[in-house]
Parts: sequence; structure tokens; C-alpha cells
Amino acid sequence: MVHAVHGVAAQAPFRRLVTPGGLRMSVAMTNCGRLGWVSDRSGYRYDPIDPESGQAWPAMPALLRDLARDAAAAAGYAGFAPDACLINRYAPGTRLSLHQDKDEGNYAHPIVSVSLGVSALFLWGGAQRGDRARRIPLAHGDVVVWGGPARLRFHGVLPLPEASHSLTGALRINLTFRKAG
Ligand code: MD3
Ligand code: FE
Repeated sequence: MVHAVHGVAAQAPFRRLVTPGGLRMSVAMTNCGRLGWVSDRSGYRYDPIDPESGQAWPAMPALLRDLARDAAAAAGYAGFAPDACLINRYAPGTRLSLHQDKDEGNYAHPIVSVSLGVSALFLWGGAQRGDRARRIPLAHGDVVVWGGPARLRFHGVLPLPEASHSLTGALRINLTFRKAG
């Protein structure tokens, strides 16, 4: 999977996007699949075109697509066919503030996440931004299917610690598979 991520990034390099509020995100992102998640001054959206290259996003490697499909099926979501894979890259100190994933067309579809490399502490909140969040470690190889009532809960990632993993060095990579369109 790490090799597949490198292949995607060779065609669509990791970049730090700007939020609608004008702040640069600390997480670096890229995408594969028919649709990619992008943010700029005009908002958040799924776009079939990589704004950096003006080209379609790289195809979703079958290895990644099949893993997401099988994980979803094992959690009770048979037939999950993701059309978007957002790939987040964390360097030491990188964090992702508390948010909901609300840019997809149909919240009945789950999101499948795969964590690679350095472990991070995931923040698992509630339905309301102010709800107390649990801290859950996400380690290399962890696969989680977020569906049903979990789908719209607030979540985030604490700053990545300085650590090293044999496959990614100081980095953490997180893939999220979505049915966005
Ligand atoms: C719970 N990514 O890409 S993965 C994201 O580690 C995102 O990069 C984090 O939040 C990361 O939007 C967390 C776990 C995750 C992903 C999506 C979810 C948990 C989720 C969507 C809904 C609920
Ligand atoms: Fe999220």
C-alpha cells in the first residue's frame, strides 16, 4: 500500500491546501480515484480534476480499492464502491482539527480509513463540536469503517509525535475511501 501511495504521489504530488478562511492546512493531501477532495478560497468540494495539474486524478489502484471494498463488506456494507480516495500525509507536529466529513453526497455510505506509518492519536468526538472527545491510537495497518451513526461524528488528529517507522520514516499516511459522487 505504501508503494501504491508513492505511485499516486508521483502523478499528483502531496500539497497543503488552503481553507476557505485562507489558512494553509498543516496536513499535505493528494487523491486518487474519479473524484478528489479539494479546498480553496471558494470552499470545499470533490473535483474530477486535480487543480494543480489540470488533469484527472490518478486511477485508484486495485489493491487499495479492493481492500476498502473488503473492509466495508466485513463491517456490513456489502457493495461499497469508492470513487474517491483522499490521502493525508502527516509530518511531525502536523494535526487535523476537529471536523465533520459532510462534502459527500450520501451519508448512508461508510468511509473506510487505513493508517500507515507513524502512529497518531485520533480524536473521536460526538455529534456536537463541544462533545468530549476520546483519544484513540491509530497505528500502522489499522483499518476502520465509519458508518451509521458514527458517520457524522466530529473527529480530528492530535499533532504527530516525532517517531520513525521502517516504511515511512517520520511520516504518517492516512487513506480515506469514500463514495463522494
Ligand atoms: C469518522 N482523516 O480525511 S481517519 C479525513 O487520520 C480525516 O487523516 C483523519 O478525518 C486522518 O477526513 C482520520 C479516520 C476517520 C476518517 C473519516 C471519518 C474517521 C471518520 C469520517 C466520519 C467519521
Ligand atoms: Fe474527516
